[in-house]
Amino acid sequence: MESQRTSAWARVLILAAAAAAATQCTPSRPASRQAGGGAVQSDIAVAAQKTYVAPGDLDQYYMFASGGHSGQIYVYGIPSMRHISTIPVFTPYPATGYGFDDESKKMLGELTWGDVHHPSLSETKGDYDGRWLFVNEMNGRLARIDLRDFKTKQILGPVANLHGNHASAFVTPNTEYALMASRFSRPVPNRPIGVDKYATDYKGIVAGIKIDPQSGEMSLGWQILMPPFDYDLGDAGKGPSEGWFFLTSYNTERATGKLEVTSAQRDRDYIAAVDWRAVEKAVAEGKADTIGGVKVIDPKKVPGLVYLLPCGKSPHGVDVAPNGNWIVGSGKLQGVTTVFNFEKVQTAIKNKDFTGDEDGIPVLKYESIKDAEVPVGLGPLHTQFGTDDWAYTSLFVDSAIAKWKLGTWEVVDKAPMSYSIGHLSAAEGDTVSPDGNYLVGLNKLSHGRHLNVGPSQPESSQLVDITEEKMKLLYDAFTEPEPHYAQIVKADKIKPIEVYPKEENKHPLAVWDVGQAGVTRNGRNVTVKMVAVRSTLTPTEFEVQEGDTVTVAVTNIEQTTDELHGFGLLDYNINIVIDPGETKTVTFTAKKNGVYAFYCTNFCSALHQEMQGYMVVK
Ligand code: K7E
Ligand code: CUA
Repeated sequence: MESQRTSAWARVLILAAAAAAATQCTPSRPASRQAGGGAVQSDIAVAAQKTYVAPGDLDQYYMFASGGHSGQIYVYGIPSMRHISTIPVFTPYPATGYGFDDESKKMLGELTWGDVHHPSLSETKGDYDGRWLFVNEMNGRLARIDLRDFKTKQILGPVANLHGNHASAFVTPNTEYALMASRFSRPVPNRPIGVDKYATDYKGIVAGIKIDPQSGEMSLGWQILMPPFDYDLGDAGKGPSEGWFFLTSYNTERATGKLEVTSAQRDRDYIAAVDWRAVEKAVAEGKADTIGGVKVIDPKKVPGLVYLLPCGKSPHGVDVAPNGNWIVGSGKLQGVTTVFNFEKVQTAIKNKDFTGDEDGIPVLKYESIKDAEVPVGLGPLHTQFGTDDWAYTSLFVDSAIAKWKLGTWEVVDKAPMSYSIGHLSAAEGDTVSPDGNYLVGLNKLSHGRHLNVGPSQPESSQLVDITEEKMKLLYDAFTEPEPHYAQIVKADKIKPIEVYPKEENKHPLAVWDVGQAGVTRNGRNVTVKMVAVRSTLTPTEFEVQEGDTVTVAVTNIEQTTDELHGFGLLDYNINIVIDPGETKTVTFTAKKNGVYAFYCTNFCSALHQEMQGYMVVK
């Protein structure tokens, strides 16, 4: 293995050197840029060596990246930045048959798109535990992906009362709750009140979605009625701040119309600090009203649950440092990021160190709770953490990443991004114990850094080496629309299965023996129990009557890794994919008499092409 690698290395280095020579005379290549005096462009050979994962070798980390309005989650290997897999969540995906079989179709409901922003890995004691991945979606929904099989198992919502679920999922350190909040305030309960009444009659909502510790099952926990601000991002407290949620908000002007002007008036907006343990208790004591089937707490009636931390100006990200005492709020229209001190927040609450209130929610005195304003650069959005108290903040306007130190607040380095970074993700960089090593800038633009593919250019995501004092750009990858947040987890924390064990298959229509496959009729309902195994779909033909409701239940009886089969039925918009040991059903109406072929859509053996049959509709 070692010698194989060395020779592979030699080849890479030669190629890298050739590439370096070639690119020097390629005019379209953007010039390497410098910022803050730091040399950022890596030596190409060194970068190639750091990102090269030899054939057969495995990446060190998984990165789960938001697919934005594609509604998916994309899985990458780090450091290779190879796209390994796509997990369909809110959008049908024929490649895995998602959204075509009865179960996933029902889970998706009427909405066949979603706008995914923030994946959130389940945590135990503030560290990723590799069990589930929660992802938010703007249509008021939250999904749970089981990392045992990388499949979406539950979609909760659209949740009543809240509208435009952006500040989500952000689980608590022991995955008791996932966060949801409304970006768009509206009347609660929803009813037709004109926008002219926005400031008084519209409400924001912050919600805690309860998560079952054993099954991961999500349920409506409770909601809090908030002033009509736009709730933007969130994070759960940890360590000393465990039991609290923090959420940024903009448009505390309560403006409508052209928000780019009307909502940027105030010098400071707010971070809402929510004592969720106290909310839990208040709900248990019956202090909530039920609106739209959800327990809703009004902080005006129940004080002591929510406080507002002033934060300049139109803050976007809020990120709790690994020690849990520092809360970093990034004012996207500023040149600084603000660090609040949780201990000071507690003291200010105790001393009633307030400067006013918003709809009965106390506003804490800025000077009493802030530890620092760190001059990171223009347009700070999000902060991630590394080892040794290093913090990394994305700068949208500067199109760069700033590296700074928690505690001394010193900005030590800046790395330019190509171009206009949004989120960034460091290895385990939002947990209690960040891993350091790598960071990925999730950029919004990429113009000219890849072969032209027409007007719509893929976003660039850039891998940055953070092992040394100066950050070094290692690699550009081009990611599907649209990467918002991503999380990077150590590969050995995830333990996916390779087949569904036969003894776990409790599906009522499962058949494990070709002898038991066949067709049964009950009135106008026809059930076809089908077995898929190399290289036959049994029964190979079946007959139904026009107008019958037909359910085909396919069991893939393979117990061999990677032996998937598909069931595609032509002219019926049906394609399901069945993993080894799995049973899936698809139900449809036999529309028009005639003969229709079905076949295995997943290449499975040398005789894959022979894996076919006919449905005859009489
Ligand atoms: Cu793109 Cu988290 Cu939706 Cu910031 S958000 S960039
Ligand atoms: Cu089974 Cu192809």
